[in-house]
Amino acid sequence: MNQDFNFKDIVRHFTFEGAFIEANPYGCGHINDTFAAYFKKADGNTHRYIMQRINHNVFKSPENLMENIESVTRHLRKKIIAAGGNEQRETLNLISTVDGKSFYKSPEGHYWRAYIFIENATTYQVVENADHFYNAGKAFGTFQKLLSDFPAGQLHETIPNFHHTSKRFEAFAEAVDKDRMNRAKDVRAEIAFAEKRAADTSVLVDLLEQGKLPLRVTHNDTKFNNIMIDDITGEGVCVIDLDTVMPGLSLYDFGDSIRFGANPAAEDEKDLSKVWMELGLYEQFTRGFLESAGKFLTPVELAYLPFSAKLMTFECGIRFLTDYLNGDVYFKVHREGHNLDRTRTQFKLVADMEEKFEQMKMIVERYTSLQ
Ligand code: ADP
Ligand code: GN1
Ligand code: MG
Repeated sequence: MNQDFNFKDIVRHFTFEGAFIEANPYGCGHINDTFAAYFKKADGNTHRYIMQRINHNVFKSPENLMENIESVTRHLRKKIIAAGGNEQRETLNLISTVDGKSFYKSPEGHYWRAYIFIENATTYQVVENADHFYNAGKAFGTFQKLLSDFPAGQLHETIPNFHHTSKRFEAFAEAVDKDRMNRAKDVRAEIAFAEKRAADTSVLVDLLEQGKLPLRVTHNDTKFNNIMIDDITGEGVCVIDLDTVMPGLSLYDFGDSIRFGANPAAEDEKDLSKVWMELGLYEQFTRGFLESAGKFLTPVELAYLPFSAKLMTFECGIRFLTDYLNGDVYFKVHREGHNLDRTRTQFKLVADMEEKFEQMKMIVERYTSLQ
């Protein structure tokens, strides 16, 4: 990461406890710059905070984004306290700046925020234990439930049309047309794969427009590394990465979780023989999600759960491919062809889901009937 700033100049603007020691890059997010910042307390013990530099190429209004996070975490905190939970651990807690704000804007125009570090919990890049994925399903369903009475009109749309899959497809088609980097010739098979499935992209947006699917407050980025798994209990202790909490479809959260977590391999695995949609993992997530969200989901939402898994995977695949064609300007990349490798895993998963679609439907039906 290009570290064009001095950490000491940043940390003094926050109300951290203790004396700053150092900060190191942390985690595997594709968007923000994340650091663990270490401090020595008066009692001599060291503790750490999460610090993030918000990607303002992706989030055009960090001010609005931070307003969302403040109000969403305030709402969650109240509910967690009312339920007798631990509000320091079960939701993100912003550390305020010395002038009482939720973020600090540096003279260079960078936006910084800090959170309590949730200790004794882990984020995983692949699901290592099926129970964790069941617990993630429960936690993401609960997250939607806790936000079901949040006044959605108060939320800013931090990225307009984030899951408007047909607009994502238009952006992809434009990237193919423009072919800025002259890369299209190398990815004809991937382009053809995407074009063949163009009709899928309007299914959920049409149902939403026709009023057949309810708009809810959703997370919109429910990959498994956006949930902290408790090291002792294995529970999904805290849903993190709240930058995209916006009005959306419950199906986006279910589908995106399956996209990432039901694949036994990494999102950027180069060896595609290791990539498939593992029905056992799909089943565990579905069971957990329906245990916490099954009661409030409508019959149309329930019916489209399997399709949403395929659609969110396809959408992510075309987003990676679009970025590859545009010259890797959106997602962080760590090697040549990284976005293309990511595209290929997503498309392999889509093809596998198409083959397993009937089984996916049966699993949803089984756990729906148990509610
Ligand atoms: P990005 O938007 O770039 O994905 P995230 O907000 O997901 O950034 O943070 C990146 C990683 O940092 C997470 O996957 C997680 O491992 C870690 N992380 C973020 N917030 C916390 C926190 N409050 N406590 C502990 N770890 C965290
Ligand atoms: C990004 O921020 P992160 O790494 O959790 C992206 C998601 C994609 C995901 C693919 C704001 O998520 O939409 O599904 O990468 N977030 C944004 O791994 O674009
Ligand atoms: Mg993340």
